[in-house]
Amino acid sequence: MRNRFYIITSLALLLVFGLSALGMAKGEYHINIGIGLNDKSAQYKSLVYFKELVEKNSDGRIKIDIYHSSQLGDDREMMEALQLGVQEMTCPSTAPIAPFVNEFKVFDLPFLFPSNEAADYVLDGPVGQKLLDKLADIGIIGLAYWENGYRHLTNSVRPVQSPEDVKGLKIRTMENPIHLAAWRELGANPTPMAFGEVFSAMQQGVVDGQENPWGTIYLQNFYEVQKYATDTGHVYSPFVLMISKKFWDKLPSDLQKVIKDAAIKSKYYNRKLNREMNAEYLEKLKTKMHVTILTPEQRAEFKKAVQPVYEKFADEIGRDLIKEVQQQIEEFQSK
Ligand code: TF8
Repeated sequence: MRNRFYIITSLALLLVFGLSALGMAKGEYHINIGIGLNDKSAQYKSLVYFKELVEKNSDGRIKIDIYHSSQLGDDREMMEALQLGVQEMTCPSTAPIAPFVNEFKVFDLPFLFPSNEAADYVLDGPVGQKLLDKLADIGIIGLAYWENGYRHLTNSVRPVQSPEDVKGLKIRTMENPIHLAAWRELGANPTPMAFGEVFSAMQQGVVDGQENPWGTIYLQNFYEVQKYATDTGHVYSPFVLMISKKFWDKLPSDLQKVIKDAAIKSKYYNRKLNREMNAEYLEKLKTKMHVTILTPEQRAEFKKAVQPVYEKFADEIGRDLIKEVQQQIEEFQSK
């Protein structure tokens, strides 16, 4: 009887130690990060940098795995997984965040940010922080703004130099009402779609075109199914590096700090790398596609054509919020 007791106890102990040893090898805390872009993107490379920082500075207590190319789902699905606590991290554009937290729509207003640096100033300032904090209401912690970048139009039908040329083009947009409205103002026929479906939709002719930063157009091989590109730069897309609140609340505060610090440090890394890559891939695309570079006057025509979107969405977004962002931009420009 007693022997049996000892055997059972030692087996149980063995099991417990065995499991915790296994746990140590895997790290005490495990983070799965999912993104929609592939492993050549600046976003993926920045996540590798983030992973190295976190694993090192947590002395191996946190272990991170990164899944690219929508392996864990599209932006919306991954945000839902963060809310449920079944996935720890993701990094969507702000456009697909807007259906969850309305205020994020402010960043979708076309031609809002005059430069990367103006965007940095606003995003890293009080308004940017206020919006990140709002994510807590939907069970997500916003860690930092990374960068997707200025978006440019591509299509398979004709060169685009003026809003007139956009008329009738079927354009895939992100799942966001302001993007849809802006393309309607230009006379296009916009269709919202998750990123993972865009390549085949263009290949099969379901849509004529899409819009994304240069790095994405090149590295996702969009040029294989798109002949024409125009540097419209019609909207600046921030990324938000985010983590499940359910997971976050379980972390001891020293590890929360490790993650927060790494998110900020890799934000600077990401912005720099992304800007270098976008410039580099624009040059590469010029050898693969017919690229139209707009004059400032030509770009102004696009800006003018989409202006009605500001008034149409002012109440929905909040007039005060729009004003606050515009004031911050002016503050930056007067420095
Ligand atoms: C888009 C966005 C995407 C990102 C990414 C898939 O066009 O620009 O690149 O949101 O997470 O959907």
